[in-house]
Amino acid sequence: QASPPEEKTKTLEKAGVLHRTKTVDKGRRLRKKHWSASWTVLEGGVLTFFKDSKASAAGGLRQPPKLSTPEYTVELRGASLSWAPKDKSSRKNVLELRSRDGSEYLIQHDSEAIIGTWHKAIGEGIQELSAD
Ligand code: I3P
Repeated sequence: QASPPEEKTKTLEKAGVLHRTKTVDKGRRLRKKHWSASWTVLEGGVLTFFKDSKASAAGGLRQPPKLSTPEYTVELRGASLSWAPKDKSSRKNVLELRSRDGSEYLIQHDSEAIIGTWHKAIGEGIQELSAD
């Protein structure tokens, strides 16, 4: 039996450890960047950053941490994603995600291949939702 259409978007699309920092909170630029490595989940049109965890950074994909409380959840509907301009960070491979409610996040991974898969997955998530 085919599952109802809404089930499709609830499927886990991607999970892993990324470096991220929030830079703007609903239009208000935050003074300091606090980069942290956190378990990140893309599911059902929502990107969730879990709390910073040494265990999540060390364990990577093989050993997901006991999931703590989400720290930030970003609705991909109406969001936009681009490579961050150089003046936003000294780090390499940095993506900038802007949510519909005017918050901004930087997302980074040292591996170009890994950040590339997130770029694709988040970008496709945004596309799918804007097509509705
Ligand atoms: C910041 C910290 C950040 C850095 C930021 C620094 O200093 O080193 O990692 O961002 O650069 O100000 P502090 O720890 O004292 O807050 P990047 O790693 O993304 O470059 P910025 O001032 O250019 O934002």
